[in-house]
Amino acid sequence: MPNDSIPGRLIKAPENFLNREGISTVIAEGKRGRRDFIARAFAAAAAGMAAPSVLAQSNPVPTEGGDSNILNLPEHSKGLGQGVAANDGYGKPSKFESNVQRRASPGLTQTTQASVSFAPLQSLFGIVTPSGLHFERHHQGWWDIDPSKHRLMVNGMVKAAKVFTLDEIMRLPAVSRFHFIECGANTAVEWGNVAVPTVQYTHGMVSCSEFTGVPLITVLEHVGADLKNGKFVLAEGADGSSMTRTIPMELIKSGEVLLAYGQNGEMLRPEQGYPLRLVVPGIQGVSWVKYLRRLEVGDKPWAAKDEAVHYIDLMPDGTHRQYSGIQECKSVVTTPSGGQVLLDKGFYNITGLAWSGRGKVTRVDVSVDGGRNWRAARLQTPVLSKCLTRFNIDWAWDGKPAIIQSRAMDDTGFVQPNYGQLRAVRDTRSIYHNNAIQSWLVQESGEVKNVQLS
Ligand SMILES: Nc1nc2c(c(=O)[nH]1)N[C@H]1C(S)=C(S)[C@@H](COP(=O)(O)O)O[C@H]1N2
Ligand SMILES: [Mo]
Repeated sequence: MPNDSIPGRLIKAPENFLNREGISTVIAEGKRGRRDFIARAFAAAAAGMAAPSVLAQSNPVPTEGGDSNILNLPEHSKGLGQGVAANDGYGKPSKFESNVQRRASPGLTQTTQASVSFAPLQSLFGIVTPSGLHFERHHQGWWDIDPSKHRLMVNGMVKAAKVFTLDEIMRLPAVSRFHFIECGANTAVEWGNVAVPTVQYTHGMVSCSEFTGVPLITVLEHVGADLKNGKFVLAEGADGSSMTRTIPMELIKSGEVLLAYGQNGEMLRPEQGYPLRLVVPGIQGVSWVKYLRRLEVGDKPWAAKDEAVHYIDLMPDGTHRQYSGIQECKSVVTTPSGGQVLLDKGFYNITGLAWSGRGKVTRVDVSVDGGRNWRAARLQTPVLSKCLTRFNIDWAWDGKPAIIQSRAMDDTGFVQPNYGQLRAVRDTRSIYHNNAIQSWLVQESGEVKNVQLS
């Protein structure tokens, strides 16, 4: 157990250090109290006596029970580092993180222009998805549109139809809010019990950003939209996919729907709809129209192609459910998850993400025995409405097979269903809105596998 061995190591290493000249002085000083030592260390550093020089004078020998690497002085402790990263342009992650990438699914048909890439949830911390790792869904490819040429028209049931430039939109009062976006088809292959290997492919069509933009209601008021008889707004994208979606006026009146140009402190990424996209918190990704070029105020839903043929749910009684836009409460454990390997028994921090299109996550329970027993996980702050919430829970693995699951609840009282409960309502042939409890089997070898429990 790592729990037992770590203290042993820590105790043995300093004993060896005591015999080495130079370091013994540091430890002797340390005995006067930690605050005093830190103050002296700062004073030494200020006088040009950086800590590494103390190590450099010593004669490293392997330590008993410790990791001798700590005594091998690496190049980067002796030489001069690189100038500024800015010399290479926009900052990039460490080269040691090069496997942390968005990936296209081996299970989905890919053409060059109609495609999906999944976010590497297993490698992310906290709740924000780095912009370069945000999932992508393009019905007809992505574009990098010149913002000075982009226009937004607002027409329909308005007093004065108007065409806005991006500059005009960016002059309006703005807000910044954290929200998740999830494609309605996230976790779709699991309906068929296909069991793709990793959480990147089971749940990687969800991402979370801080979006900046203008509440859509501000712009509608500006053009004198008929907010009494106008019940819906049609949003249209400028790409070749003819993406048009009906947005209920009630949502817009709540002030939550944004005309967004900012994402995580900078302009939207081209693949996320630069220079302008709709943000519709809690609603499936397809309604977050990218490259937004037109908004039309109307009094009934449009039943556009992506509302009449696609993005409908086939129900067990043979009917089609339309406009089922809300992403219900859902969660997934991201570590340990499919494809990962536990190297030893002992302590692990089980962690994952929970979200609800209806509001805040209030509780996440975690099971390590396939749903027989549940324990409440710690919710990491901030816990925001219609936003990813990070959860953590302690686990000591005994080396025996375990099935890890998470079950989220939101502030409407909704409890995330298991596959048995979801299939009873939705049958087995659905595509969209799979929010069932995910199960990861930890095998005796430590290898983690995607399994489905009913
Ligand atoms: N103009 C336009 N908007 C679009 C799409 C598109 O293909 N074109 N795809 C939609 C779908 S199905 C989803 S899930 C989200 C994906 O957003 P993302 O690529 O920023 O993750 O954008 C939506 N908005
Ligand atoms: Mo989507």
